[in-house]
Amino acid sequence: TLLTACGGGSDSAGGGAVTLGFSQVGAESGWRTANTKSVQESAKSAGIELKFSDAQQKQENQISAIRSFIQQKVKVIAFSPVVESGWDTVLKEAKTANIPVILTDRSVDSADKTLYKTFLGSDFVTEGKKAGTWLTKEFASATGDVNIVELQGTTGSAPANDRKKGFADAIAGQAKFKVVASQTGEFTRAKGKEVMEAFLKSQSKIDVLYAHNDDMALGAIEAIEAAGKKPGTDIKIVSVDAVKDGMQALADGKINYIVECNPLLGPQLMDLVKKVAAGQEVPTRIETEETEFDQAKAKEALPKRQY
Ligand code: GZL
Repeated sequence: TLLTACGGGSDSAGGGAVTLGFSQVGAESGWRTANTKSVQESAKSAGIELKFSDAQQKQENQISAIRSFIQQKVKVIAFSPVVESGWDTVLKEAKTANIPVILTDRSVDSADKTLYKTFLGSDFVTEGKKAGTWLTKEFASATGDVNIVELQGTTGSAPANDRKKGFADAIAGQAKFKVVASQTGEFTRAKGKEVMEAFLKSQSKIDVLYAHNDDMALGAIEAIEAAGKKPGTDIKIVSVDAVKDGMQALADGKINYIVECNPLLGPQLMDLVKKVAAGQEVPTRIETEETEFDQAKAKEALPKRQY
């Protein structure tokens, strides 16, 4: 776990700087890199002293980082939970220490909603629905089976669970759409490539890849090309995130559609931190603005893309 401090300045009461302990999932994808940059830059410009921890995608590292923040008596704790379950004990410790907690990006399945002040992030079920809805339109005229393989995100994470559910809901009731294989690619390029290689060996016909993030789609593209097939043509690809490399592949016709998931949560997070630090009430859920891209829209958006 990497604990670093950055930022500084005075809080709204004019006392010392508000200290924020932030536990980040890791550095597994382009999305995560952009999210980390947004949090760190926003803390600096908001004059908030940031203690930042990278958990390398391990829940035990996030739990120990949160315990360390409690010991350091930070003013506010924020984190993106790598998986949905297993947080109640440490969140109760934060509550006992009177340190408010903000969830960003991913959520937890705790029944006790008093364990955190708010959730700031995307609706992943909607993201999955958008991907599935595009697919049903793209293959509306298909008469035979449409064989789909799915690269899931990190097992047990909110985005993996919810993107899978939203997609399944969107294609439900249309028997021609068949998910013939579905496995985690851990949100990384390397694992996405490895699992796609296995899918290509085990499946006689693959029409579509649904990847829960661009990094896995980009890894899968390498596997598809190595198998002598054309990504975006022989195998259609729909993905989520809309990071620069994914958008470039979309502009190049190797990916066919991307549902955006906005990583730039920093500014809204720092506003929430200041409000919560000052004891102000905040909404229990704040969803981020995000859109979806086809090839034309990606070409237009690419030059000014921040991430
Ligand atoms: C989604 C975020 C996911 C991204 C992946 O909000 O948690 O984790 O979609 C990232 O790229 O690894």
